[in-house]
Amino acid sequence: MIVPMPTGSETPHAAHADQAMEVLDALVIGAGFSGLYQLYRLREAGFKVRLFEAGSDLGGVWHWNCYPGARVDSHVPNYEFSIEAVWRDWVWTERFPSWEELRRYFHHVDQVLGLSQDIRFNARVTHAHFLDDDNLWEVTCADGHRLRTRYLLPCLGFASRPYLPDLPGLGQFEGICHHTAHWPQAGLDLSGRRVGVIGTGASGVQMVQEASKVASHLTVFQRTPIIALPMQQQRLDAAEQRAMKAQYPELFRRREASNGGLWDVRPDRRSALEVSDDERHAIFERAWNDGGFHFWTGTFRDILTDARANRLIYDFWRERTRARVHNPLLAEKLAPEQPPHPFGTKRPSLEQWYYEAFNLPHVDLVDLKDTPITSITAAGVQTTTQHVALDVLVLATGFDASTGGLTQIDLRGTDGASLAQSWSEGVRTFLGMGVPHFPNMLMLYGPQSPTAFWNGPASAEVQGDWVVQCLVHLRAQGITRIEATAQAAQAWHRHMDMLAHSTLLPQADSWYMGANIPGKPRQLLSHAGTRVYMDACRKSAAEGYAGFTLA
Ligand code: NA7
Repeated sequence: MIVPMPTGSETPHAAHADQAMEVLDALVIGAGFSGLYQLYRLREAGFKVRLFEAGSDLGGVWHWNCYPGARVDSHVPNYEFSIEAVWRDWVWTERFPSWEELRRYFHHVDQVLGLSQDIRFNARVTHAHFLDDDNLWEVTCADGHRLRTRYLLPCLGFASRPYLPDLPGLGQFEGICHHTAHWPQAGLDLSGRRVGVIGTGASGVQMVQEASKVASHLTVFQRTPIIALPMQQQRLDAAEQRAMKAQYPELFRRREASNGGLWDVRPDRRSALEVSDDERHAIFERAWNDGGFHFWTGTFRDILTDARANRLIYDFWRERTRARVHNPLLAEKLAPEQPPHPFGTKRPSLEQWYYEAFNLPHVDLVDLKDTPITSITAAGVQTTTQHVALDVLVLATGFDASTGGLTQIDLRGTDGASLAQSWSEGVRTFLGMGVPHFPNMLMLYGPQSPTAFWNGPASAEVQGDWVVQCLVHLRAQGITRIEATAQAAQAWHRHMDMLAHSTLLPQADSWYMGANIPGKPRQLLSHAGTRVYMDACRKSAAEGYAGFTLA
């Protein structure tokens, strides 16, 4: 039995057709980092603002992704708000916190900032239509609740629409089947069960690690080997963290100024090709030991732009990784001699014992390139050569990333077309925030801003401050309408394309490129340069919001 993914609110309510329609200055959608920051700052600035959240609690991805082992891959104290009232009394237990700890953090944020009084939970926005004569959005939730708002601020994150592949027979499976992003909130015990995991992205890797400890048998269905990097997880000491707090303002300043939003991950300015073999090796080694994303973006400046530099780091990674897998055939499947794609052009997951898990006698790898899945049966997974009987099937198959959360809402602007229709040939935005024909809508952490290459809380604050300042400016000028121009969006598209082709990113069939979803236009969905991006945002603001029409 496949458990259907929610399309409406988690707890449906009766329709509210007769209620008096509330009119807000701003409606924020989504209670993750971006949405909460908008709510907090806009409220401080005196706007009448509310937040609608589809889930029953705060946290965004950390509400939905509660599968075993789900944890963030940006290390603290990067992965938190820089608001002193929030960080002053908060300490983490792990360098890369689990979803459980992140949820506790969000509750702490709520306690300090008092946010949930302005949040409507179980409120999934299904429609938002712009009323041209009034310069207002009319917004409808799945439960029928409606209101109007001057500004609409979708803060949906990049992973709010899970992707379920079209596997023949998926609905016939009689065991338990969940997508990782819709794991049961009450948990699911995998002990002693035959578990299958389809997908080896970040979610698959985390799931496999945990399932390998308790399942009676674990089968990992791999289509493309992931280039997973050592997390180098650490327990954190509360006293040490408190002692470090004096430096936090400076760390957060550096985070804000950094490319990518991690204050301590910076590549050497040199090319990997211009140093000696020994020096290169030492720099790779240091980054490997530092863990996390140090090994992805913290070695040399040309790892993601030069194929030869890229191959050098891949070979280092492969040598280290192969050494951890006992069976040489399996090692070749997991870390092949020929890179499946250039290193780092698909999101490199962080792992702790992923590769060692394959040394366990009850863990199997099925290579779907050699033996594809032909169907899902009532009892398991049928490939071209075998039937794997399962009690639990986990779909770690990713997301319609970046755009899916937005296009699943019936968003309609001034020309009657939905956002999904407007973007059917590809995304067009200005600065990843404004969309032509969709006035008074500014997206946070959306497509064509640095999103996937920007630490979430850093983006929530830096991009978020730009939006707040923009709305304050509009209010001060008595302006009630802002809309990205088609020319600015076209120029931004060319800029994005130029940036994409200055890197190796287009060479991978990744969700960065929209290439994981059949039929989705292929384009780089996240801007690959935070500093260049923020310079463009600041320039627009300094020129009176150039690229937008104000009225
Ligand atoms: P990802 O990174 O998109 O991974 C999805 C995985 O699912 C990936 O290994 C895919 O293989 C695999 N997949 C997708 N469709 C299929 C089908 N039809 N058959 C077999 N395998 C399939 O999603 P995650 O949830 O792991 O991570 C998303 C982000 O969330 C992550 O990067 C972090 O930023 C947090 P493929 O590689 O396409 O061959």
